[in-house]
Amino acid sequence: MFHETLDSFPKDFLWGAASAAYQIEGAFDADGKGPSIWDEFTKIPEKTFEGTNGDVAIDHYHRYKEDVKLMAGMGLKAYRFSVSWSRILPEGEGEVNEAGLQFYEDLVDELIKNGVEPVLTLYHWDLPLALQEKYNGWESRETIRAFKQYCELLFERLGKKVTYWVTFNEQNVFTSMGYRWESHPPNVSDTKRLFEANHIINLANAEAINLFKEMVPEGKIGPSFGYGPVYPLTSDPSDVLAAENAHDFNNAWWLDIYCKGKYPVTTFNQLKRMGIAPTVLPEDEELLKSAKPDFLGINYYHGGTVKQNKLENPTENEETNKQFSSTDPYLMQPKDEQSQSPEVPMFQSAENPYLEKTDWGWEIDPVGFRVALRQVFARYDLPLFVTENGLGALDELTEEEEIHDDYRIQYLENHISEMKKAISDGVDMIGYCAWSFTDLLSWLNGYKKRYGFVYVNRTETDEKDMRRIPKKSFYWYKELIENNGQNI
Ligand code: BGP
Repeated sequence: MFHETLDSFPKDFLWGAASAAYQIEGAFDADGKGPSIWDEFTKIPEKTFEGTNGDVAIDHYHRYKEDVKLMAGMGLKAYRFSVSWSRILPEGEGEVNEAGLQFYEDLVDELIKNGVEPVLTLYHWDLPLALQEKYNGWESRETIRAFKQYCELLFERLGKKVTYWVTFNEQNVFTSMGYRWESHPPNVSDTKRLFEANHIINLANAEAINLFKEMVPEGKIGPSFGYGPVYPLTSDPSDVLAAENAHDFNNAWWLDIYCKGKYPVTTFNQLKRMGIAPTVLPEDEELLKSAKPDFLGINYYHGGTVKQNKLENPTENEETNKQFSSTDPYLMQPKDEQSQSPEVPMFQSAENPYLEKTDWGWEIDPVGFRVALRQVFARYDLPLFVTENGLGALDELTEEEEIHDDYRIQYLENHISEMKKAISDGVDMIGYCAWSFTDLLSWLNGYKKRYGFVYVNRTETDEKDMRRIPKKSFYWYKELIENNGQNI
């Protein structure tokens, strides 16, 4: 590119790793915890790989000290984890379960004692089941009230100990999967309900940020968004326009709300024509505009490629169309039946001929990471914190008790190198959390799809001893942290 030498990583750069409560804690009903929507959803036949669920997960609830010790041994600077709402408020609101609060305070204390900066996510998808049953979850404004009580409890208890807070994890992903593709709870396929629920979550996000500013003025808060740059398949202006539409629909639809307090007008008008735009009350606009995040969390796995809508290009092969209108959480497109209307020729997914894929079919695109960071920083002018990035792969434990995950090292190295270039380009970055610290439960893909620096000895069907074994990538990341990425 145009610079010859790269800037160093900032000296206090937060090299971290991430997790989420349901994927690691287990102890699903221990010490007064109430059920979440995931406790129920994973029990529906055929919903998850081999029927896996987080009842036991990797038992982090009982082994957190051992896990934090490993983090300290690695020299990890930051650890992102999420709080399980129903561990603290078993009914989602009302009576508080002190044992739940104590668990997170103990975890935070343990991290701080070991020199690891806690990064706390308030909502990583496990809504208390009671709120789903009582109010229809995020489809009701009652849930905002409950969320505020939950946030207040955590701000009060941990506001002095935790600096970095994430409001919602990948709102784009959990709403689409939950209200459109029926592959997350609440297991619905209805785009009208999707956009209504999504709007309510936007309000909850804004309320949480405003409350935080009052209660934790020294802290930093922001949402973590699953961002993917959108490429046009060709330089045909119609494909370029389709990419604009896809960007608006998949990225700006959330990021504009977070940062500007308003929906992108093009997508809003399109949804209005389709009869599925959210109901926005006058007071909502005021609230959304008032809440300003301090940073943006970016989860990056891959972006997407699009071309003009098939209605404008009727010679296209139907099969190809079907294949790419799949349930990819990072690139959703209007449903087929809805796109039959010629007024909404938004875009259509296409295969990118330049990119390789992981064993699970996710594109591997490190340059896209630099593109993503630059796009978001240029558009919203907020510091960025990469709160997830990593490779899901099939790891093998050798007879010598080793895991030679060179492919993961390669993946991370390539991405971190592009992030360093983005920093040299001028992007303001707080830190980078790889997904994930230990192996953990993949929401839909069981324990086979491993992401961790630390291997956990269990399978879908056999909990074994769940012992922790650092992989080769663990030692690689340790060294990278030690020299602050200067060899990248
Ligand atoms: C993100 C989620 C994480 C994690 C990751 C990997 O969308 O925020 O919780 O699961 O994706 O996803 P998967 O386990 O499906 O490979």
